[in-house]
Amino acid sequence: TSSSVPPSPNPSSSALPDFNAPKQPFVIGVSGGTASGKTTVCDMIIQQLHDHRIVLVNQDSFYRGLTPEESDRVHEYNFDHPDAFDTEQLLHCVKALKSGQPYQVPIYDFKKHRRCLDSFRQVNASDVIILEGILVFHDQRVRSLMDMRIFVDTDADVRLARRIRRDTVERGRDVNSVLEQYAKFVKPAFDDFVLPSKKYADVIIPRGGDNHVAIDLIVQHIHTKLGQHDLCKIYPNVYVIQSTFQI
Ligand code: UZR
Ligand code: MG
Repeated sequence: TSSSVPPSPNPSSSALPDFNAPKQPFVIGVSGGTASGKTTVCDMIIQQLHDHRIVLVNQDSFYRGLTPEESDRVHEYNFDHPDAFDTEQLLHCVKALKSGQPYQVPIYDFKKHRRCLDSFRQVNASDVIILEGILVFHDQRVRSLMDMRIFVDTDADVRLARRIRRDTVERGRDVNSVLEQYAKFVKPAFDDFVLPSKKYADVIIPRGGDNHVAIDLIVQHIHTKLGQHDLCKIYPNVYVIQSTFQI
């Protein structure tokens, strides 16, 4: 009927995006169980996005240092529980980087289970920020800062085999203590906290770093997202011309 006249769009309306505004970095979260291939997936994404500024922030950097009492009983400490991380600081870090500010990321010593008090890693503003860790999808506030969430899904036996190799070869641990810790803390925390957070993923990658097709698709998507913004900056009038037509 004649009474249903659609409201005419106003080209100067604030509903139009400001293409000249500084662009926000694209934030990717990469989660998955221990030794699932998270770091490998991140490295492959970084390699393929070499024409963009990209930084990797690892949740491990935000482990709380252990108190002397906790250090004395380190075998009873649960490094796989969400409380082992300083999530408030991680939140600060991602917010700062997202708003284009640099951040001094703490350095965690896996052997002493302590933070290095006198050194930091300076992370600068970038086009893409990758946030990697077993529990990066656990906290809703951290999760909501991500534009894309990837879960690396690798079989538990493959992960345990890799974990044993990594902890014995790289961290000087003996097989028995690795298996004990796995049964006591790593596996239960995976079941209680990591696996339930898989539902927040946009993309689930089976077989981790071996899955080249999945990584290619992800990289294509990021290229498209970053490219779209660049195009709008080159042709800022494109959107305005369109809305003029509608009037
Ligand atoms: P990824 N971790 C240590 O072994 N020692 C520490 O001081 C701090 C953490 C382990 C942690 C977790 N658990 O399973 C793993 N334990 O690092 C997470 N036990 O790292 O995502 O790379 O597997
Ligand atoms: Mg890793």
